[in-house]
Amino acid sequence: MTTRDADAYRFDASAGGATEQSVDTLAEHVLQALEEVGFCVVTSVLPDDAVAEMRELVELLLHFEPQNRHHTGHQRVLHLAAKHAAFHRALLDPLALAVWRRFLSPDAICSTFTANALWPGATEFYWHADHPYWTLTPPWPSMPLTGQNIWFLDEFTIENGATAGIPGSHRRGALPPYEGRPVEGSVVLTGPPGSVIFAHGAWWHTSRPNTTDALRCALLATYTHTFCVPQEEMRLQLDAIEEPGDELRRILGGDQYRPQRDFPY
Ligand SMILES: O=C(O)CCC(=O)C(=O)O
Repeated sequence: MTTRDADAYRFDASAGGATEQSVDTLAEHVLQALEEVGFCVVTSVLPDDAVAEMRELVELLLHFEPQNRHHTGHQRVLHLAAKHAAFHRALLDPLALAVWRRFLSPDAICSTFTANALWPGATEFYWHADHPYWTLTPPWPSMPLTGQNIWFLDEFTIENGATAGIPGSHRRGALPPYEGRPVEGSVVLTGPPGSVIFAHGAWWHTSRPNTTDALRCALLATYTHTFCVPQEEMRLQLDAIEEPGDELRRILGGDQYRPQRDFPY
């Protein structure tokens, strides 16, 4: 696999502080990268204390759910939204919502929200695009159906399995070849904890092998349109949350049949 540093696809959120204006400016840069490249990394988005709390919770959940540990060294934690309120910080991040509400629609909802852990020795996942693209017969529609955030709860490095992506692959309109790996021209998306990948749902990507002796943890949040069927039943999770608040209810599909646009549409 061709690997090169991700600097060409990287923005720093701390550069502008956390004002509404800087979120707006950064969102524009991200949207441009999504259009041209299909993905980018934004560093310094989540505060250290929020990352530390979520990282600790994920590790705890991994140990509570050993049945979900796959022999390849991959382990998912499902239904995160209902498991602990600390995870809502990532799901409702202001930059994420600003980007996805412009990229998709003001009505954008969450399609799936999980944690992904690579245990030491985990193998490469496989090159793929996200739901619902793998359910569609190509050619895929050019209008984006989903957008994905991958939140770094650990530093993402070449050695510990940082996600890799193929620039421009979101325009190919079909799944990558399952046989014939490795896929040429990939970029490895490294960065410190608290960084986040923004990606067009049709991008070709994979998690890489973890050759270190430490866990690599991430949160995966995918957003979609109200007219698409979410990958997970998010409204069941909403039902399990006491006093979710307006923003969380909206993003978990509680207002799915009440569009933000007023009549006439
Ligand atoms: O954890 C990662 O690095 C990427 C996971 C991924 O590709 C996915 O599940 O869509």
